[in-house]
Amino acid sequence: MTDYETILTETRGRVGWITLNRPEALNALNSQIMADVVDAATRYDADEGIGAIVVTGSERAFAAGADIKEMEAKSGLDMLMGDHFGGWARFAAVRTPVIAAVSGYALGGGCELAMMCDIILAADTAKFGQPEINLAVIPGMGGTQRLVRAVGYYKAAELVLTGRLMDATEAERSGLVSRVVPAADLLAEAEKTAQAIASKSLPSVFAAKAALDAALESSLGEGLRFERQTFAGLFDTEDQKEGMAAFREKRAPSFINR
Ligand code: CO8
Repeated sequence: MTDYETILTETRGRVGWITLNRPEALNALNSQIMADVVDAATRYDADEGIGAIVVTGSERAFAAGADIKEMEAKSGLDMLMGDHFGGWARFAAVRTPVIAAVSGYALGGGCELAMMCDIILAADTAKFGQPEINLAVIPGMGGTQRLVRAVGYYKAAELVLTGRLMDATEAERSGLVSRVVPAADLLAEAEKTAQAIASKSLPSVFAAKAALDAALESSLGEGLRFERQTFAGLFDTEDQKEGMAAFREKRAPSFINR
């Protein structure tokens, strides 16, 4: 893969890793890191050899938010016209499941980036929050929308309006994180989870992610119709025949991703 300025990338088996790497700024999300993450994620997404993506940061910070120093002098028009949000929308639209492995701070845009992923694994050191209100702004990468869906209105409103941070235990109890693990085990757990997903048939994994997305974006009726159509469509794949034959023959399936 390409050499990037602000992230490290590595492919391990069928898993693509993206490690945010701006230690001097606690991985604050500037335009360059957005461009790098989006480029890496879309390349992984286009690669049939990749079945899952992991995004992680450092021990101290997943990401401490959008880069305040980069944004400080901008006008409202600059923010709208500078495509500061468009890249993240492209990241959220990748078809491949993305696991956020969060250690330390996931604040503001960092929490929002984690919420664009499909699974959030948190180290017991993780701290989540939307502290933008302390800067006299509000979340701008989905925080008011995705946090409400993740934890419900009242918890989200308290966090967004006060800027209070929550620890990993509270985040798990609230439904924001999939699972909390000891900090020392975070990357191994992310690897295991990603490899498990990447071992499945890719068309069914893409279909499952699309159907889960539909649950957040459509009415129950529309979502159920989408699920039924997508479910039926998978019966035209060779992998579905292989998966079901393998079950009947009491052996492990061998998927060809078609
Ligand atoms: N932006 C820029 N630099 C940052 C950021 C940030 N978000 N966070 C930390 N840094 C820098 C610090 O300035 C410091 O740099 P330097 O050494 O040059 O002074 C370095 O990282 C280390 O940080 P601290 O010394 O502050 O470390 P502490 O351990 O004392 O504190 C905290 C850690 C609590 C995480 C603290 O750094 C902090 O409060 N950071 C800001 C958190 C925050 O407010 N985040 C929200 C930002 S706004 C946002 O995310 C909006 C999203 C929508 C944008 C959509 C368009 C892009």
